[in-house]
Amino acid sequence: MNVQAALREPQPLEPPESFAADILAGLTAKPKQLPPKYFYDSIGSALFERITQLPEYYPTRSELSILEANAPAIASLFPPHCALIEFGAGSSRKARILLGAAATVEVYVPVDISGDFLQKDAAQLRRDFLHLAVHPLVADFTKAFEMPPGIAPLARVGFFPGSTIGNFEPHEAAKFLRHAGTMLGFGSLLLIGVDLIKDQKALFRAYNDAEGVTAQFNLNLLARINRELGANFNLDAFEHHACYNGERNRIEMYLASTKRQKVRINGTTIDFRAGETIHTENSYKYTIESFQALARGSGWSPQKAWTDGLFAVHALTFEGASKEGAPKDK
Ligand code: AVJ
Repeated sequence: MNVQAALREPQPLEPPESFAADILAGLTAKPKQLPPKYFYDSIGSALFERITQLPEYYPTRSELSILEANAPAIASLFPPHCALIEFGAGSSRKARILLGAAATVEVYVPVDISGDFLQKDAAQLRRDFLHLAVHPLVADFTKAFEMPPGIAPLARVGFFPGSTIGNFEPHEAAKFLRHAGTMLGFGSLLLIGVDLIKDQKALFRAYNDAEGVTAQFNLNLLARINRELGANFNLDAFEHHACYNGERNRIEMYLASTKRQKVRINGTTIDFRAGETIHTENSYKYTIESFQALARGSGWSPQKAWTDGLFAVHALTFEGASKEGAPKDK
């Protein structure tokens, strides 16, 4: 069997890890906090999809239009015979723009913690790009994962759209960039979407939409804990809060308890004071220059940045470490 055929074989999907442990750790921490990666169960992913269509939420529209307007220039940076590896691929909508413009991509590897969209999407991609091998991986892309063996002879291009990097603390973002460099190898290209610092009112509105979809998205985290861990969160007794922290250049999202209350999760009781919050997300914003400085500090050399004034797509090449030194990379 050749490489392409081998990659077309269905791959076993591994189950995601310790949701329960992470939730309990976050709710017993002081102050309470929960990891934003758990927003994206199937209901959360559908709510996020609705967020991307809200008039107030510009990042997705901006990034798509930047990718579309600059696809040939972006594709010209792709090496011959390469694999496109997408970190946290929800839907392949953005990757499709690159795949349509870059004829040198032989294998597409979407990596996501949630397998919900991955398989269906992969099947459709194979129909739409007949010469493309699609190899979805269910994995936490912040940790080392096994690359599909078939891509060993190919150059690697990383794709990390959506400003998901904004969810990380800056030192974690730097660590992730180094990790991505190790996974992709020396000389590899990374395309990364990063939301820009801008007018605070526009930022505020993007996370406090009039329809309340962002509030539903935030509250779905508690609904998910109820569904999956048999907890008894009363969704009417928590409310969505989002504000822009201008000192730290980040949107902060919280769920605030409207009253003093107790919640049971798996035999553990969690107490809430009236007004007590669970910190559910940070969404860091960068200037083009502040992001390039972060990237440089992690071994990446900025090649180019495209922007519409609201959002930026950066092209970086890795100069920090050799591919041979990569752990788990055989
Ligand atoms: C997908 C993490 C980039 O921070 O803007 C949207 C998630 N949260 N509305 C963001 C989100 C609330 C989004 N990211």
